[in-house]
Amino acid sequence: MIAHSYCRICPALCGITVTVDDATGRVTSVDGDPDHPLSRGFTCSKGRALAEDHNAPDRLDGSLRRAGERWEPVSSDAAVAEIGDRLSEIVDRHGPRSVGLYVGTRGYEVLQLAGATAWLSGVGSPSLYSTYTIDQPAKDVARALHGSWPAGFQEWASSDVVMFVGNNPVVSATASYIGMPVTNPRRAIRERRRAGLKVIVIDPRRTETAALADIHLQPVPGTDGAVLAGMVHVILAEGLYDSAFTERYTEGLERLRAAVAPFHPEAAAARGGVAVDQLIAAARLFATAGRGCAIGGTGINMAPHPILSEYLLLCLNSLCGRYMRAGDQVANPGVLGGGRSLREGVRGPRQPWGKGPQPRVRGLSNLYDQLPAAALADEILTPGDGQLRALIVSGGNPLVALPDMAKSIEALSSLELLVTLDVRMTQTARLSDFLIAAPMSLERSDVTLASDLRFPKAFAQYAPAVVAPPGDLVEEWEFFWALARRMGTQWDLRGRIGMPVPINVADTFDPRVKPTTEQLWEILCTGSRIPLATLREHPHGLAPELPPVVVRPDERLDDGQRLALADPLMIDELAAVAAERTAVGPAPGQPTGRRRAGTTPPADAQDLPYLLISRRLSRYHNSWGQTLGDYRARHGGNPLRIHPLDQAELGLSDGDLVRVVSARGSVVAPVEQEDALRRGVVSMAHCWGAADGAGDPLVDGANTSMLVDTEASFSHVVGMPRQSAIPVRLRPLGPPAPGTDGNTQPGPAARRPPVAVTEAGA
Ligand SMILES: Nc1nc2c(c(=O)[nH]1)N[C@H]1C(S)=C(S)[C@@H](COP(=O)(O)OP(=O)(O)OC[C@H]3O[C@@H](n4cnc5c(=O)[nH]c(N)nc54)[C@H](O)[C@@H]3O)O[C@H]1N2
Ligand SMILES: Nc1nc2c(c(=O)[nH]1)N[C@H]1C(S)=C(S)[C@@H](COP(=O)(O)OP(=O)(O)OC[C@H]3O[C@@H](n4cnc5c(=O)[nH]c(N)nc54)[C@H](O)[C@@H]3O)O[C@H]1N2
Ligand code: SF4
Ligand SMILES: [Mo]
Repeated sequence: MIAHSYCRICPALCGITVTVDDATGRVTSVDGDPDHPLSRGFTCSKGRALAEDHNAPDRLDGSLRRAGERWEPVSSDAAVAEIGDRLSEIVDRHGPRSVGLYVGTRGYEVLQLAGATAWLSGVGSPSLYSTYTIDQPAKDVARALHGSWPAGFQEWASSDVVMFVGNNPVVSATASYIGMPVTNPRRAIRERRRAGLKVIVIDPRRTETAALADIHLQPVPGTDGAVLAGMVHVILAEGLYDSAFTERYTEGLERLRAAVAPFHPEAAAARGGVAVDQLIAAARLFATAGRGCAIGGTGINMAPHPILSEYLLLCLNSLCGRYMRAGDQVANPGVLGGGRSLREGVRGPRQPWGKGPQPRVRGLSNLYDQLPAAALADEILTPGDGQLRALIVSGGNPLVALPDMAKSIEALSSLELLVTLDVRMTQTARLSDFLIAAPMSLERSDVTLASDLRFPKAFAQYAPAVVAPPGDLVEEWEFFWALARRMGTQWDLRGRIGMPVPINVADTFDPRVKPTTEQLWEILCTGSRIPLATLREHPHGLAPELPPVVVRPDERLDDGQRLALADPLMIDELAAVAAERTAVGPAPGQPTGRRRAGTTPPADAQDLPYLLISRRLSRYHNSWGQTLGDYRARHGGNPLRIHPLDQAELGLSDGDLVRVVSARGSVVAPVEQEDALRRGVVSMAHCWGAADGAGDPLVDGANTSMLVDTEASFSHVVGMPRQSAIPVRLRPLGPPAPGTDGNTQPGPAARRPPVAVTEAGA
């Protein structure tokens, strides 16, 4: 049998053709769907591995319950009953806040998120944690300080210039929020470049995206604040900004000008370790090219000063008036939601934090309805009122994803109750009391509700379940529905958290009667421009011809709303950056060891001379793919990438092991040379590693979060710690000994506090 669906591993949602063996009912292969209107046959290696994923030996065919040091099978009904009773008892003893929810990337799918948050609101707990606060939270914080423009940035389709700072959309399939097609982004960039688009990339690595750029600045990691302030300086000094826009819609221009005064191009370029003429050229190109915008990604969010970097990007866009204006057209009017209506104008600064229940550590704040993921472990470990004692993990792997894994091991191990909903035995699952087996993507239906406004044109798809689940599996929403029934709490689908789509739940919906998945889709698609029934008739998805949305003029009398170019907190942070004395590494391709005059190395620079940066691997998606045997054999693991000259300086060959040591911890990884890196910079992906924080570096990979300190330096509001631009030193360990894992550092046993993380034999 052949069926059509879409891949849900990453936000690109490529159309796929699934071949199912009629005799066994198993998926035998997955390919790109040539008739899919957006992806047109494209998939990446991850999507094509969905057959192996669904048939993998480590996937679950039923739920498990911990019995001492063993797992025993448990029916989902029995699991819900026991978990519900234990949670009710914990709420009775300690109050609702003691029970929490962590939503991971796969928990953000529409029904998963709706079901889980409906349960948490019913319990009345504020303990909602997710990847939102550990991914790019600085975007929303900066937007809140700066103010926003609800009609959005100038869109990809009509842009003359786009600047990517610390993101790599060719690999990560992000950037859909400016209308960039993210199915086959390389093709999308090439096509637009042929039509004249200019691309600027700021990234310490010559990324797959940078390879397509007109200008690539390759700065020292963590110096984006200075580099971007230098660009603002050039644009203001040369009068390249849109003064009609800034006069009408912004305030604080002169204060911004004063704040960037120390960042004259020579100073900014020196700080960033980039060529001054390139910095000036990038600023001029960005400001004078015409339409387009600058956007940032995880690179600047994980590095120091994340809010400042995002704020300066907003300032660059606002100075150049890079917003959708009256008469501009947005190609995608929306298909499934209520549709889009856009009007030019400003939504002034506000403060979506500091109200309601707050984190109890480090003076951090909530952000919208969520508590900071960087404080999750602390909320478990810190005694007193409000201590978190039970956690449900939905579609995430927080043990390896959250910063400071040693602390996470200790925290998750000390919970009274940890429940993980997943499709396989993950690192987090290993520490859990219950592992609830959920169906995999091809075993349940889905609708593109959450991406409705992110497609580059009007498009929607309904994907039916293609194969039957292999055992007693329970969809996430069903689990949470049943849990609410058992606990006697509400299951409020209108939920309280920012669902990606407004949820229209009719008053006639009775949450006490269990709906079916298909009924839930009907409810969520109520009011759609194209009815769900029509989508069901279009297996490749439907791209209806709908008129574009035309942005309406701002007819309000001046309402006083202004974009803030000089928020006091940001101006202070800029002054702090100006006063910082960072060591500047060598220019790309230059030998290490030479330091520019006028910069004093920080105290630890001799000790920790390299900077470890974050990255994404094209073959893996966070922790997805690591346990797939054949796939791993084809695509390798998570080596530490290093510049060939640095590799030679350390006397290392590809495949040799190194111990990577930060001020917080250490990991062992094989090295692999990559000349795309700036010298002095090493790079490795996140979410790898064994559950005990050690494991075999060649099998489990190393987890960079062992190197992250949540307390040493962190941002305002949600406390983003330094997860990129981490100072490290590298200690060569030689080639892995045959038959051993080469690791000298034993890890803590599961469910026990971790042993001290020290550098063995240092
Ligand atoms: N040092 C460092 N740390 C980082 C980052 C970094 O750049 N550097 N990046 C951060 C970012 S941006 C993120 S988003 C996080 C990722 O953090 P997480 O979202 O916590 O990690 P994932 O590996 O994406 O977890 C997805 C989980 O969902 C499971 N899963 C897959 N399909 C299904 C399903 O259908 N149902 C259910 N219930 N589960 C399913 C997978 O097996 C996996 O365990 O990591 C963060 N951590
Ligand atoms: N293939 C694949 N796709 C993914 C994922 C995956 O794991 N694999 N993860 C998904 C997730 S959860 C997310 S959040 C998105 C993230 O999407 P992106 O934000 O695009 O993430 P990356 O591809 O890691 O790109 C981050 C870039 O920042 C650079 N960088 C690191 N430190 C600095 C710095 O200090 N300054 C500057 N300017 N740049 C720096 C890195 O070199 C890297 O190229 O990707 C998603 N898509
Ligand atoms: S780019 Fe790859 S992982 Fe992402 S949706 Fe397409 S096939 Fe799946
Ligand atoms: Mo993410």
